[in-house]
Amino acid sequence: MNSKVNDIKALFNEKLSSVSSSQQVEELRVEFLGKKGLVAELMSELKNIPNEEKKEFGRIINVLKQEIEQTVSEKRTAILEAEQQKIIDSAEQYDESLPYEIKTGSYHPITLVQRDLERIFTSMGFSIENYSEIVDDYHCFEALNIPKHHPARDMQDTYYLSTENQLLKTHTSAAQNAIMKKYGAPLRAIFPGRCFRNESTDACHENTFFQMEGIMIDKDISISNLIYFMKTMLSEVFQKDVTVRLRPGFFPFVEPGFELDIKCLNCGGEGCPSCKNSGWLELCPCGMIHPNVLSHGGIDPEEYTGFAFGLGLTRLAMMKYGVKDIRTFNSGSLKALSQFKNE
Ligand code: FA5
Repeated sequence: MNSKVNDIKALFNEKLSSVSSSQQVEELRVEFLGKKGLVAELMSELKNIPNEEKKEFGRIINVLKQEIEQTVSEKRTAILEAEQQKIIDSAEQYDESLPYEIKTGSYHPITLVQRDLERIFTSMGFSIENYSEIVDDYHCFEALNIPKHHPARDMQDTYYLSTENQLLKTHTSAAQNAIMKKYGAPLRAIFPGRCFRNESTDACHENTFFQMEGIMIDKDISISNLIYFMKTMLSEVFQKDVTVRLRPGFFPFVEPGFELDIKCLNCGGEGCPSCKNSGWLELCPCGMIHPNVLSHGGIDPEEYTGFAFGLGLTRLAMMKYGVKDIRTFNSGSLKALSQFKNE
């Protein structure tokens, strides 16, 4: 029995020395440790030896089995490591001296018009203010002369948060009160921001869109100041003649109030889905700030007057870039959005 164990050991060591792949390691394992392998064969011979020797030979066979198992496992690990290293070595090496092309992204078209407007208004002495997207009922409505149950609220249904009194702002006007309180008068500020309305979407309406609010408050500010700033802004943005019309408009926070419409640049005024077939697009409602709103903001309406406007930034981007459907902007379509190059 002893000599058979030694023969198996010698045979195993001889075969082991010529093994060079994980496939061969597995074949070696099966040959010696498999169900019908040499060690199992040796085990089956135990029944033929005298009982008093069985225990000792059983132990010797187990030791042999463990030695072979451990050697096979070590060989397998060594070969796998060598095989992986070979794959790594043969892989294409990174060569940092090779020429390469960097593909840069581009700004979203709304960011482009927003920056353009910020440039125009800061050059006229306006500061740029940032304001939260989550506001409370007071700032979005009450401070703007829209008390609870006022019908004007119907035009601006929005998304209410479960936290009491909190909602997603429906218009950038929601920042007016805080900014008036922060700076007092005189004041010139613009505040762009994302707005939300619970309404169905079409080619010129989104439930999430951008506006840019502007306010100017000082002594003796009049409608002629308002018209001057609106005209300057539009001629700078479009860099060409655009036809606009000013008509009366009702907003509880201005008196008098106006709607400033632009003749649709997508159809030249003939009517198309972008302008709901009217030929005109509501772009920038505006007006003289209501005395109640000034008072809510801590500014004395006897001493100061001011104008405010709420420019539809997303619609402005539509007109500027000839985008026919407002929903393109929130579509996330790289094919569409990558056409707008940084200026
Ligand atoms: C307002 O939001 C007022 N806060 C504007 C204002 C400010 C008036 C200061 C007077 C003084 P209105 O709901 O009309 O008004 O919206 C203003 C502009 O935002 C619209 O002319 C339009 O260009 C844009 N707008 C409104 N709703 C949508 C919408 N669902 N999708 C895309 N743009 C919209």
